[in-house]
This record gives sequence, C-alpha cells and structure tokens, in this order.
Amino acid sequence: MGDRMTELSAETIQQRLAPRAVRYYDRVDSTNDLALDWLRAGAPAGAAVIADEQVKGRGRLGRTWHTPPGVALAVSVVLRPEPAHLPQIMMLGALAICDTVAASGVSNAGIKWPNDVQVNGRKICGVLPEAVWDGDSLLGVALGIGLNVRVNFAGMTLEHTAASLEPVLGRAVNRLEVLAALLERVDFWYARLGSAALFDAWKSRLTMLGQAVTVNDLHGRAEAVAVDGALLVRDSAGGLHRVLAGDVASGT
Ligand code: BT5
Repeated sequence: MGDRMTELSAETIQQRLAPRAVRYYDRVDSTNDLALDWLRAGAPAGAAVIADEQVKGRGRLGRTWHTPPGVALAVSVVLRPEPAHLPQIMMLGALAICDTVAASGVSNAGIKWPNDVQVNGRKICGVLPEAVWDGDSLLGVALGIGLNVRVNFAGMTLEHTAASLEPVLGRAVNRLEVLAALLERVDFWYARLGSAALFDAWKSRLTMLGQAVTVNDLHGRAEAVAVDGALLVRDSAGGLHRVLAGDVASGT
C-alpha cells in the first residue's frame, strides 16, 4: 500500500511507469500547461505530466479544478491523434477513468455527458482535452484528467456534488497504482481511437440517455448521441437539437 505521503514521487513514478516518458512535480499551476509546453517541444505520444498539487487547475470554460496536495491525481497525457479523431479524445478520457474506477471496485460509475465521471450522481473526476494547432495541422492534444482519491470537501460548495474514490470504496488505495491503471486504460483506448468500439463503450456508460434534461437553456429528452459526441435532444414540440458542448442537468 505504501506511505500516503510518499506514494507519489519522481522516483516511484519513474520506476512504476517505465519506459513511459514522465515528468513529476510536487506543485504546479496546471499539468495541462506543462503538457502543452512539452507537446510543442516534441513529447512522444503517451508522455505524462503528473503533479501532487495544482494551484491553478483548470476546468472547462474558465472554471477551476480543485487539486489539494496528497489526496488526488492530476495527470495530463500527450496524445497525437489525427484531426478526424479529435471528438473521441474526450470520450477516451472519460472511458479510461470509468474503467479504472470500475476496476478498483466501484460498480456504479457512469459518464454524465459529455465527460464527467460520476458515482451516485457525484463528480469523482474531470477531463479536459486541449489541442495545439500549427495553422491547419494538429500538433497534438494534452488530455488532462483529475481524479479525487481522498479529497476532503467538507465545508466547501463541492461538498454535495463531488465524490472521492476512497470513501466510495471504503478502503485505502495507492495513488501510484491507480495512476498506472489509468494510463494503461488511456493506452488501451488510444490504440482504438476512431473505432466503433470506443464510441459504443462511451455511449453504453452514459447515464442520461432517455431522460429529461436541461442543457444550454434547452429542455427536452436526451434521445441519443452522435459519433462526434453531440447530444441529440428532443424538445416537447418534437424538434431535434444537436448540442456539441454544454452542461447538462436532470429534469426539464
Ligand atoms: C472539468 O471541468 O471537469 C475538467 C477538469 C479537468 C482537471 C484536470 S486535472 C489535470 C489537468 N490539469 C488541469 O489544469 N486540468 C486538468 P468542468 O466540467 O468545467 O468542471 C469544473 C467544475 O467542477 C468546477 O466549476 C466545480 O464546480 C467542480 N469541481 C472543481 N473541482 C472539483 C473536484 N476536485 N471534484 C469535483 N468537482 C470539482
């Protein structure tokens, strides 16, 4: 199991994840920033930036991601997909996490469209893919993943919306082992990028299909998802709307 304070270190990570190219930091602004820099400097696909703590962790749309020290995983993986496969990158991130959480023993992990991994309706993980272009050519993507392992949200606004792996499991886990399992699942799905299998696996784990939802001020029923990841919402007048990005809530 290992000591909780030393489970993540440059040495343990390098040893456990060899021969993967890895960079570990005790504290960073955001692992995505460092992965984007490394990507521009030529990092190979699969290279991973890992931090124990983020002080400016990013969510989507300028939101923040809370990563205090010693209690979470923050990792950004450099990927070099073809542009046509970009929509599947966020599916890949959510799937890899879902698989990892399920393999650790959580039976009811699901994906809230498009890429939140939830347990019992609470968010345990967030995924943030950021692409780098050189004109028309895609240099690559930094796929940022944040997973709550034993974060204490008491007294925070996140107290009722966030979850952590250890309290859900009712046992301690080693962050290094969870990280290794997660990267193995990222590799697994990356090798299947562009496949129907990846899309089908993502779709089968979505929690909201068939349900009443509100997304971007649109009320309706989450009817289906398209291969590009868009959510198809049927409104009460029968119209079908394609939603490519947004925050979805239950109910109308
Ligand atoms: C996300 O954004 O869910 C993407 C989060 C990605 C974080 C990773 S960590 C490694 C890499 N480096 C980075 O800087 N980022 C990536 P979004 O869907 O916008 O959700 C953000 C919202 O989730 C916030 O506004 C909060 O309400 C909530 N939130 C923040 N921290 C949380 C946490 N630790 N657990 C659960 N919810 C959280």
